[in-house]
Amino acid sequence: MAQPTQSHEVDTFLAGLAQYDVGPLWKVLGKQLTPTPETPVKPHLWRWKDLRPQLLRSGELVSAAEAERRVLMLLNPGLEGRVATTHTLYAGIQLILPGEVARTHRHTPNALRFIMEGQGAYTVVDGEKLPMQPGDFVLTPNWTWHEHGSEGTQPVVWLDGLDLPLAGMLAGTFFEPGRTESQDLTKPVENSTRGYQRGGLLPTWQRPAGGQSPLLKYAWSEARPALMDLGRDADSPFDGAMLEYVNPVTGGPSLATMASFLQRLRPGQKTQARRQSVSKVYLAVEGAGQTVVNGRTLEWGPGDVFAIPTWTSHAHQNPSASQDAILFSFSDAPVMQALGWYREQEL
Ligand code: GTQ
Repeated sequence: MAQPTQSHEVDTFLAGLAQYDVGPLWKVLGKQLTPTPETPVKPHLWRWKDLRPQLLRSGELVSAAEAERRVLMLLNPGLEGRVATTHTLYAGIQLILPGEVARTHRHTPNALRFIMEGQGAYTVVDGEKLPMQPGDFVLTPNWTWHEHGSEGTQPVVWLDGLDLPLAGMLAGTFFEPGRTESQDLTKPVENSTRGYQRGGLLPTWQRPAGGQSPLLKYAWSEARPALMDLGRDADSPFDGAMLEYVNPVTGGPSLATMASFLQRLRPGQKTQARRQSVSKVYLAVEGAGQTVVNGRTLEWGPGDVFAIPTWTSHAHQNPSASQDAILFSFSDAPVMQALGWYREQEL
């Protein structure tokens, strides 16, 4: 772009503009209209071996009642001072101890959970109790009441994913505390799981209003076999075998703002690099491997979480000769797709 003439007159003019709350576009055009997405978000990996002791220590020092939610937030080093794992997504690791209740509340930001460790915990979503086992995937969509509790004997830990940074950016956040600690259980336990987790068979007597997924828990006992049963012909060159947790009524993403996936990398599998105009958070569930992000290698094993910024090249590999690797991930793809801003590029 041609540079406008520099002169004392121009400088004086520019300096005087601020008092009218205006500014010259021509000084910032290139920064605003970047050829491709730019973000301060950094690729980053949080190690389970570092997080777990800190989380258990937080359990000794702070009760769930005091904290409301006892969570260690995964803060992207490129977004200092912000509660954000990528520019749109938030992830945290939540701990609930035997006998505790994390009191009921609701908010417009959508939340998802992937259970990492421990037996005996549950979430109640709009009056439906959902017992949670490791590997289960649980939703608390926009404005649904939710509380967590544990009737077990061990600490229970899960990954939380929320669209908090996006909601903050769009000033769409509403929050309401429950009037009581716990909700009344107004529905049978696991009502939605029993009604909606049978592929292709939907209840005739009810259809959800509001477009939100009626299925609130996707059990590991169903998800893992579904993934492992996929033949090689199902493999994508970029992701290996990959399933999406969908809204069973629409076939679309399980939450309005976030899409969630389970993927399998076979022993020795190496995927092709690609970039997409979405940001993502991954949790390594089984096995160990590497993800090469913009030339940098992130080494992961079970419980490790990593973030991939938007429009950043990434490829996965499972170097094991015998063991599969399983990754859970979520992204802001539904937002980018809804707005017509989704793009991808093979590299
Ligand atoms: O469990 O309701 O990590 O409200 C952040 C905000 C979890 C939750 C988080 C929340 C929750």
